[in-house]
Amino acid sequence: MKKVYLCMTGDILHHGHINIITEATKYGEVIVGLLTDEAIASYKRIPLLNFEQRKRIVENIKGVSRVIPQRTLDYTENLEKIKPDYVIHGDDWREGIQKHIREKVIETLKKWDGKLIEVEYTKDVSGSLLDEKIKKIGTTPEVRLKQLRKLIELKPFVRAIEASNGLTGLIAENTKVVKDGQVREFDAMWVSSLCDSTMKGKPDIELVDLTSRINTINEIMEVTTKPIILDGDTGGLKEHFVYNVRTLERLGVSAVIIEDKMGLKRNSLFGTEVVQVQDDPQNFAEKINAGKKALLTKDFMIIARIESLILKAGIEDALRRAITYIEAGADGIMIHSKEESPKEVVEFCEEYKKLDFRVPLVVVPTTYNSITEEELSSYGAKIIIYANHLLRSAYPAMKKTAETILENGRSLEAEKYCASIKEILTLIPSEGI
Ligand code: SPV
Ligand code: MG
Repeated sequence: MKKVYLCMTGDILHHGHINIITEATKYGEVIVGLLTDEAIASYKRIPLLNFEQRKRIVENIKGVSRVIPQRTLDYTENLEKIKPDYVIHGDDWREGIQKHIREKVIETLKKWDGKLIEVEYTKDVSGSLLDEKIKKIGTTPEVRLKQLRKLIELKPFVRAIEASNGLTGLIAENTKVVKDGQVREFDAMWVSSLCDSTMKGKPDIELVDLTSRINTINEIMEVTTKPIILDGDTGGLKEHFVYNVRTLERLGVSAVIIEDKMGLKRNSLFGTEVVQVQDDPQNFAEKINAGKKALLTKDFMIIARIESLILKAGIEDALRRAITYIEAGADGIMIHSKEESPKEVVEFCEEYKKLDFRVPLVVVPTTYNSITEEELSSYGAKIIIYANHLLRSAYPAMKKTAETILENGRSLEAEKYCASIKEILTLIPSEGI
């Protein structure tokens, strides 16, 4: 019997999939290459069902003879193994980001005279259309909370960007580019104390209190589905922190990052220009530990941020603290630096790699911005945060517009710096009218 190969995610099934499988059965035995969780996470959201659950479903679809894992979007590995007579796919992949995958399939099949069968794409339904619909329905606190740990597990690294209100939340949620044939987007949002404070015209000194920070978080949550990492400053008093982590956990925040400083907290990027005091490591470890004990779920993450490099206390000190905080139960370590060169962060990463017991490593390449994500990831960084770039790019643009209006006594000249009225009116569509 001839062999027919097709690739699926099997996460959200629709009649288009059944059409393809039914068509495939006309050509021979149907073997499904089911994308692994990692392969799905590499190009779109993490799957709702895990590989085993999806496998069970697809195995039970009439006409499917066998289900095997497909570990990459590229079919080559499985095709070489199975040498199918046919590969079947909808004709929608001739253009767009799957085009190069299709070309490689055709090339590979040629080696044993295999053929590609393309069936007419089922109109009005597609995985991405259904994904959009699901996104519109929104998410629940529990589902959102769990996402960060899943992303850490499934992706080489998690890419987060600052979100400080609904609008920047939407940018973090929806911005996509296609690069090297793959869709690139942000995985998570960072609710920065610097940006949240600055947006309110306040200094970044823990003056904007948690009630206000929660308002910001809620505003972001209203219009997004991606996981949230909160910049929790110093975490405050241990006695308060134990309550606050539970509030955040209940809201569906995925992680809080607290920094090992005490007293009046100043922004790290001031470095040693201002007085900043690092907490005693044992004290800070106790705060982490108390927070961990207060949590109700295993999903919420308390990440310890080490300020040793900021305060010129050295890599040794940073490493010792990392060990202490991990022993206290920290779910992640953030190493911060305000050097222009990535050298000290890279050195820390390399030493950190040698520790027996590690947790995911977080970096914030604001000042050392020449290093790429791929490089940071190769040194072991698991979460990479772009901490303030939306605010920093919006501010000069807004200021320029205000100055241009003043200079000209009218707004005509400022128009070139502005989005059109039409663009703004349609940026956020209203439902149901
Ligand atoms: C923030 O974004 O508020 C941070 C990161 O804490 S940094 O500003 O670099 O200290
Ligand atoms: Mg901060």
